[in-house]
Amino acid sequence: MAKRKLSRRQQWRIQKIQDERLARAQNKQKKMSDDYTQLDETLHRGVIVSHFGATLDVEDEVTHLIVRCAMRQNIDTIVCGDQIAWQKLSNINEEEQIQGVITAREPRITVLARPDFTGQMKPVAANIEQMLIVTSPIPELNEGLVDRYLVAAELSQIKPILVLNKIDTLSAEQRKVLDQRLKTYIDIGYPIVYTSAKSLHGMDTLLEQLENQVSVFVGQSGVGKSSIINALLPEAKIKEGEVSLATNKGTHTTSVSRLYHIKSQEQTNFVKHASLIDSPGVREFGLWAIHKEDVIHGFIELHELSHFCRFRDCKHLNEPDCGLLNALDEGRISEHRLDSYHRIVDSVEAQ
Ligand SMILES: Nc1nc2c(ncn2[C@@H]2O[C@H](COP(=O)(O)OP(=O)(O)OP(=O)(O)O)[C@@H](O)[C@H]2O)c(=O)[nH]1
Ligand SMILES: [Mg+2]
Ligand SMILES: [Zn+2]
Repeated sequence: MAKRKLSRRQQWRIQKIQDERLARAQNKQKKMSDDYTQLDETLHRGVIVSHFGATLDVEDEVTHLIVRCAMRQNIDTIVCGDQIAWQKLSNINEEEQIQGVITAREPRITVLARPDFTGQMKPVAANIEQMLIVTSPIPELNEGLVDRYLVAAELSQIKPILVLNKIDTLSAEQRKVLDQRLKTYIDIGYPIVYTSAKSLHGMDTLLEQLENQVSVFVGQSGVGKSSIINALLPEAKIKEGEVSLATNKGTHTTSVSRLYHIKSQEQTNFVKHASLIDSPGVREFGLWAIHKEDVIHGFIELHELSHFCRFRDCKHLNEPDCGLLNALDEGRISEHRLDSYHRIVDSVEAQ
């Protein structure tokens, strides 16, 4: 994980830009809420499907129609997946096409957060039950990133599921190598689904996993998150990005998270309902706001073994009778997972 140490001057400049941005957004919102004084009294419920600056798209719980809304100033943050209450405007704002105002947000059951460019943790999606960690041969599988997502999922009580996409591009030999690398996760007990958004291989298995759940798709840019959602839900018509030949990395097509629904579909008779959130790909995923002591809870197999350490404050580096080091010697845990653990502890310590 790349750590960015900003100089005081850089920090000051970033802060200044952010303050200005915030002031502008607040002015705009103030103007909006002045315009929006005439609210219909009926409270409607809905879920946030997308968020662009000061406006948000809400799916109404009863009509399932998308309503473009502004936000009351007293609500702190609203993200994809938030359950909210909204009220109709009696004077629809033609210019911005705002039809309603979000007046309350329900407490979140789970929240996935990640640091923004200044290192502040920002929520990115709410009320998620599952995290689909999408990987692919190109851009190449990155175990360190997978481990960080797993920590985020475990600590937020979101169920992780691994996906290896683009299996249509693999030769038998390449497949064997990747299977070997992913075996670590299978041994720990994480479910893994093999897919191709191109040939549609594995889509039925994936749908079974998604049934009746709210799932967020995460992973590097270009692994095929949007393509998988398009394959499951062709009417979503999400734009997909090319993977740059020069860097083998995605071109960051998806810039905002968005929630999609699969409803009872004839052709996939077992799926009754599923909510999918597409999220923008990341190059790195830092875990800055967690405590050093909590990191071990994100490595479920290591956590279990840590009960066998002789010292309660064992750092699992070179102590005698360390449950983790003993297991490593006996080949019961993977070396890269222990490395990942130490790397994350170091990075949160360095803050
Ligand atoms: N051969 C093959 N190509 C795929 C598959 N899935 C996605 N692709 C291609 O990979 C590229 C990136 O796909 P996207 O769906 O945009 O990737 P993403 O993960 O949504 O990327 P970001 O939105 O940038 O995070 C596109 O050119 C897709 O056509 C697959 O299963 N097989
Ligand atoms: Mg995308
Ligand atoms: Zn130990």
